[in-house]
Amino acid sequence: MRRTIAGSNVVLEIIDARFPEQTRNKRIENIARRNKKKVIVVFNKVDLIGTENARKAAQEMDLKKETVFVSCTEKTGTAKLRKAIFEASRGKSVKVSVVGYPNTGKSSVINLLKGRKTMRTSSTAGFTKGEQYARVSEKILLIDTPGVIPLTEMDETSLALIGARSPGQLQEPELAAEKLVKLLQGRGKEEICGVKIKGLDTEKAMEEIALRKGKLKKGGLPDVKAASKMLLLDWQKGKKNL
Ligand SMILES: Nc1nc2c(ncn2[C@@H]2O[C@H](COP(=O)(O)OP(=O)(O)OP(=O)(O)O)[C@@H](O)[C@H]2O)c(=O)[nH]1
Ligand SMILES: [Mg+2]
Repeated sequence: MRRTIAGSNVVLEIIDARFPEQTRNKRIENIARRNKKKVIVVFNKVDLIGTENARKAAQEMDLKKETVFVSCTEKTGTAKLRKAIFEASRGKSVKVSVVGYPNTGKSSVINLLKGRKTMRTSSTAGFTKGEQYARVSEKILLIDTPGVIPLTEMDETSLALIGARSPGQLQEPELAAEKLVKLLQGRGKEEICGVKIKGLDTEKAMEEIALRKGKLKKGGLPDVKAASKMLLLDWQKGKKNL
């Protein structure tokens, strides 16, 4: 990571607009600062929370950095992002490293800038393995990188909620799913998969969801583990109506 940043001229830090604080990587920003590289912070997935909410969150963050708001699925913010890269490079030929947490949409942002799908993307965290190059114009070379999580490890439940660890990689998906239900209850969501969750104990809620989704063990008992993985996957994929 250090070498990639040092070898590039501009750094695009991709963060998930739904969790800007949690998916911001201060270590990357520090490396960039020490190497005197300009950082552009890209709030991606704004389609999932709305650009205005993302802007508000950015103001509260005290970023003191160039920020751009994009959605790769709705293809918005591309012109502003191109302009920011152009200004950061002062029109010279540049290498731009695209860095950030797993699953924030680094490869998707490259495809957005490129205008077509050159990088493979996936809802599985840790999908991009090595560095990959994509030329988007005569002057701009983008470097896709594998997602990195800072060494000050977050617990797996938190990583699951921000999408940095896939459901299949979790030791206890049930804990993460319950935390997600709690989070959604706190945000005033009334039902999940047709199950009324308002005021419901989270463990009970997950059992009901398993039953509703037909996730059953032998003997007809709810398969909460399977239902938890399913719910987390939909959440990580950014499904709007859970
Ligand atoms: N709703 C929404 N989903 C997005 C957006 N950008 C990316 N995604 C989804 O987020 C997931 C991760 O996208 P990637 O581009 O593979 O993310 P990455 O940062 O390259 O991931 P790694 O290579 O695993 O670190 C995929 O399921 C994408 O479809 C966006 O703007 N909006
Ligand atoms: Mg990738």
